Amino acid sequence: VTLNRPSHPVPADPAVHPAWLPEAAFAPLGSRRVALVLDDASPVADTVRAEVTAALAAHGGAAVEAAEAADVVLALRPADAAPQFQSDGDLDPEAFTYARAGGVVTVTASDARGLLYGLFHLVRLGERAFTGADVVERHAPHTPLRMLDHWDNIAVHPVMGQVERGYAGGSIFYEAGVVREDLTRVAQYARLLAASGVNRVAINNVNVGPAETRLLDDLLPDVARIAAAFRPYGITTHLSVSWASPVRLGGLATSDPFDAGVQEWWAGAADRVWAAIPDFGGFVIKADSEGQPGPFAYGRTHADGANMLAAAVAPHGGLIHWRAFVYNHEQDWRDRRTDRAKAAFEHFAPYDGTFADNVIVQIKHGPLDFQVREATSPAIAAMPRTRVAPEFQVTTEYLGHQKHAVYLGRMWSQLLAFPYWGQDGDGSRSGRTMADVAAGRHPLGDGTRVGGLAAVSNVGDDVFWTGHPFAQANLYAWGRLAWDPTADPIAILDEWIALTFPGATALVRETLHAILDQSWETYEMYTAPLGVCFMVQPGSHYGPSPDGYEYSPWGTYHFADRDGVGVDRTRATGSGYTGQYPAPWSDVYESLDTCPDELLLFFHHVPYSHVLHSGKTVVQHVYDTHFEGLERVLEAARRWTEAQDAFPADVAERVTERFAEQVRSATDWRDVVNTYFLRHSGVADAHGRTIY
Ligand code: GCW
Repeated sequence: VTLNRPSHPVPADPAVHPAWLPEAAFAPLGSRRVALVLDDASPVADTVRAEVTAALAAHGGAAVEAAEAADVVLALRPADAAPQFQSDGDLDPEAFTYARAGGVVTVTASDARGLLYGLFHLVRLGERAFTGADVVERHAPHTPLRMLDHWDNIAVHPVMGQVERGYAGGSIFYEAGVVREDLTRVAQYARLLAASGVNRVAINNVNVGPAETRLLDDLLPDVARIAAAFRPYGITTHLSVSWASPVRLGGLATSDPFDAGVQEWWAGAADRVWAAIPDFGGFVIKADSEGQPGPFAYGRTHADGANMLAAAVAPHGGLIHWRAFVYNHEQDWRDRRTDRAKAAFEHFAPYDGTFADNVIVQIKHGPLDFQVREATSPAIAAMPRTRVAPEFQVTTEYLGHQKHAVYLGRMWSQLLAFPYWGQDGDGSRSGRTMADVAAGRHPLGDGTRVGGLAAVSNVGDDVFWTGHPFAQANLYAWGRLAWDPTADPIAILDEWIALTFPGATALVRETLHAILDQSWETYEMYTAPLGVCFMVQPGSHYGPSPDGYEYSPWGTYHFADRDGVGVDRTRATGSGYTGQYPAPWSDVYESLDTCPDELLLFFHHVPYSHVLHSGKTVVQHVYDTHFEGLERVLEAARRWTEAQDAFPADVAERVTERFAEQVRSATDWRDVVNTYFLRHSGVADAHGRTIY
């Protein structure tokens, strides 16, 4: 029973904002007497030692040898512990038990990874972890695969820049065309992720250019360095790969998955990767999507493609995350039979049951593209015999580019809780949610098809990590919801506030809640209404442009004309998309009587005079929400101005700058969208407000 000296230090860089791990957050733990019972040489065990040692050194506590002399015991597999602290043989390695008895806090786990999560649980609870009544709580993640995907490029892309859809500066991994020499920032990031619950990271863009293709080749030693920075925090590294790698790197004439040379090439590539990084996670792939190469070119299906890659990585225990973002991006808006929303289901559902055991089909949460309000993707519910990982977007591509204060915890929580089979219909299926499917609990499945949860990261080399300091809350909330999708997103926000602003006064807490709690709905109010989607500037996806995508080839139409607006996706008269949902949603969405207001224009084309369940006409709803949305932003900005002096000066400066832009942009949105609907409908605002 010893507190060995850790062999690596806790990664720190005082120039970078500590996000939710400021040193002060460790005071409650670090000022106590801590016993570590950790006879384990793994890198994660070493991290537990390093974290405890650093906390004690900073806050005056002491490491004690004997558990009896301790206020806190962190123990791995304590053979002599009381039964409730004992872990059974097949316990989830990430699970931990937190117990408080007679003033002593004990955290036990069967694996150092669980112990690390338990340690961060204590940090999160702060002083509360050590006071109050006796408790015994077992904590385990909802799914073992909780992933962040980075859309970082090595070579700066001429249009997308260093990080595609990145709003927080350059990449933390790459700089000037190479992998950074100093990866301290990556180690800090790993620490933040472990403290939120994420355990897998894909380190390069799913659009894989020539420079990034080399990650599989001569840049492998650099990937190994990145993996080494993640490993101590229990995080597994993955790579995005190009379908064309055998051609680009191997000099083969084809990437046909049925070609023996191609199969051999991928097997060899996998051998090389796992030789360099024995605990490597696997490959993420975007194929036949927005111009990326894929198996279609050879007349093969996506199951053919995914299974070929799966066979190459299977001997190493590797995974293939195969993205379902496959649709026709060269559409003609006049073609009313093609509906982009139907694409993922059409391309993947027919192959359910044919994907290899180590393939995870990664499906965006909505059928279009991370809009402010979309229906949930029916493809997620359509494959009971396939491992499915819903994909989310932490980076705010369509939600204000981390210039607007928009907290997404509530949106994700609603989506994860979406009951695909209804709540009280057929007893065996009702109540199963998107999060259940992710965890392999599809009501028609056998319970073994565990997919996981994935999201696109919002981090860059910005001093605050995320551009807008409040966008850190989204990264934190993503990890926490991936760990427990049923967690209350406002309670998560509260945790984030307490950790990020230690000693936060009531003013700080109330201001942050006032600004962020309803900020997703506020953003929706001043942007695209009623699930209509894509009223953004083409390309950048920032700022209003109601017709920006209306005649483009991307399949993103709302069909507004002088008579009405919205996309008819019904079976009766439209694209038939509603038929992709299980009951009851196939009928709920089909009918104007039951379709929820907020998704009305996603499913139906209606006249401007159509009366919503709220009692308002569509056009009056548009006017009212846009006026109110801006009012809410102005109110948030006012609250901020009043309270800013209570925040650290650097945070205050950055947030003030962001609010100026949010107010400008929200005003723009209000006016552009209102004017658009006024001109199209010819209907005046019932309240006579100024519409330009
Ligand atoms: O959301 C869209 C983005 C693209 C992105 C693509 C995808 C990485 O506009 O920038 O490409 O989705 O998810 O593959």
